[in-house]
Amino acid sequence: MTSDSTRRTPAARPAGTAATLITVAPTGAESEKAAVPALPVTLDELVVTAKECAAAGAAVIHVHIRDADARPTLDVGRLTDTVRALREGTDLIVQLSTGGAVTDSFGHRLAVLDAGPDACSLTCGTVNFGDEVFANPWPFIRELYARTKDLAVVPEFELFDLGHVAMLHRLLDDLGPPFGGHVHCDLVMGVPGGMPGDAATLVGAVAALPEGATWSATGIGRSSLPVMFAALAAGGHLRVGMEDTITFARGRPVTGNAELVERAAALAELAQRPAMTTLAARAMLGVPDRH
Ligand code: KMH
Ligand code: ZN
Repeated sequence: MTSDSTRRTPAARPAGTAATLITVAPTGAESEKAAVPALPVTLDELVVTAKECAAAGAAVIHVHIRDADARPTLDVGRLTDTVRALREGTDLIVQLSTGGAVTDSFGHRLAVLDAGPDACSLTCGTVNFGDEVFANPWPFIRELYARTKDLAVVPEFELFDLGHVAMLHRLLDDLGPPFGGHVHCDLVMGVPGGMPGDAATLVGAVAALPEGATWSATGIGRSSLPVMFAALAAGGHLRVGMEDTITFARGRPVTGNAELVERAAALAELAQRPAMTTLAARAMLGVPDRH
């Protein structure tokens, strides 16, 4: 039986491992603003989206930014301004993408950390990416990981394929635990060329993760919902957002990132693992409070 006293508001979200960490990835590097008008590409649009998503249950924001012409950029000045604005406007954990766009150089991707984020993505291997290749050779992965430790940035290990899980083990064996002391991974599923977005693949990948690691999962495009249900059933966390999905339902474009976070939070609530507070997320991920 449900009573009013057991209903939760975002302000009263529970802490602890029973809760669901929701990460929002609002922009990405692949969609064009002209084709997807709801995509947040300016700093103002990003901060508005971030506030809406925080209110809807997100605790982490995975950030790609655009230049004045709405093209993907890794300009460190713009990234620094973005980190500052998101910290001023929200209490979200700010995770900058070091993946960028497939055309970005390794040097520019390493320099992302100079913007001083709380966290960053760190992809653990090369993967076919539609018609392109998302390149992450071992020496680059190793250098990026060493830099996260030097600069006190918490990495999230992005795993697009089972081979990336093996690479993660190699990285941890070679250089030890990450800054913050905790390993958190994101299974990125359903990329054309990566692992498929289905329950059987998710269960197999999770079984191969390092002992004690936590994980979230995201399904690209039409694998979004199957991956979300599978992740909740298997005890994982969720990443959603317009980087990964621009269609809310068949034939119905996403109107904004907040509705994707709202749906994730509602499903997490149904699974009796409500959205995690940012405070609890910081504790779980080992991210210091830099406000
Ligand atoms: N845009 C993709 C090529 C990341 O953010 O670290 C890479 C990506 C992964 O989105
Ligand atoms: Zn990304």
